[in-house]
Amino acid sequence: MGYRIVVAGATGNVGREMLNILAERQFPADEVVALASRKSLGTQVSFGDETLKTKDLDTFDFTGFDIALFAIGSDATKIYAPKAAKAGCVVIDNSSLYRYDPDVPLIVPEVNPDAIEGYSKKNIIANPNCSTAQMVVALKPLHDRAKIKRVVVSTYQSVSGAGKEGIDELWDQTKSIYNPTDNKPAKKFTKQIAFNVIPHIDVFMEDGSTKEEWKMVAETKKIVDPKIKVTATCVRVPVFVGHSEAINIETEEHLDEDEARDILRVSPGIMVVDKREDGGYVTPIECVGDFATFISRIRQDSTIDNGLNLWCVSDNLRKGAALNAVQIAELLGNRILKKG
Ligand code: 2RA
Repeated sequence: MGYRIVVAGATGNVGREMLNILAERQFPADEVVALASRKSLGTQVSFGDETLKTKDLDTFDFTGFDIALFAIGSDATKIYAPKAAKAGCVVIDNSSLYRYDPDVPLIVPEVNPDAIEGYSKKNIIANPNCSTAQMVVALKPLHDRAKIKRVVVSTYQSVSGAGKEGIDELWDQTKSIYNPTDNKPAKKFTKQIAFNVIPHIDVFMEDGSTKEEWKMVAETKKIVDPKIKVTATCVRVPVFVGHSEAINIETEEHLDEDEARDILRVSPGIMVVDKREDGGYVTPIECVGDFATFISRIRQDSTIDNGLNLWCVSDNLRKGAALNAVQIAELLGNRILKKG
């Protein structure tokens, strides 16, 4: 007997990927229901070889369903996650609403699977921010070996992180650049994104950092180790899908680049592509549709005693969101619910 699964937000980029990945990984489901807002009611979405017609999130009864994958944003999650949880359906939420709640586990299965034990406090499990997920997959094996003290990360985040509007804006602006009469001013982003980069994602905080940067700090501490110091600069770049990160790590114990490369090669969720030659590294367009977190450019940082630099690339709609959520569902099934 398999699980009865709900995907809420099934018509969005992440919701569609959740359905794709449930099918690709042959998640043991007896039933999969796609939910959307009333304006998208009846929209047909793919689930493997099947086509599902979306049902109304607002009136849906979660009773009798085992797991609900949520990709509906914080405002809607605030309304529907408690309703689903109360009906006995475990919610795996991709929004930021519950990530910092001490009673809600924030999980990257390759990093902190044991945190799943805490799901029953609210019957809700939080999925991390996309830029955090790929980074902690890389940090965890190095932290286990040499104890990371400090991380300095610069991100190069694709426009799909900002949803369909972000993708459309890059596409329309890029086309209009060659047609001066068809000017497409910035709407979703604060400045032109075509042929440009924008050092601003989410809102500005009191200390001058952005909330996206704050998320990477807070979530790394919750998922890996609260003692790790993290500083981040999050930048939007004219790439459709695939987040890239330049990560600098300082460790307690010395860890040379060769040993780091060997450790990463055998670590879960990681694909090392690291040759000091033309093309010996991964770029975002090569990661699209893949499950892996790719690591390249592994090298010593000789400016400090125990420093390493890495280049980290992953599909932000997959490991950064939908894949991690489905992996949490698999972990929940295997460790806790044990059906299927
Ligand atoms: C972004 N991480 O890239 C944020 C939300 N997905 O826009």
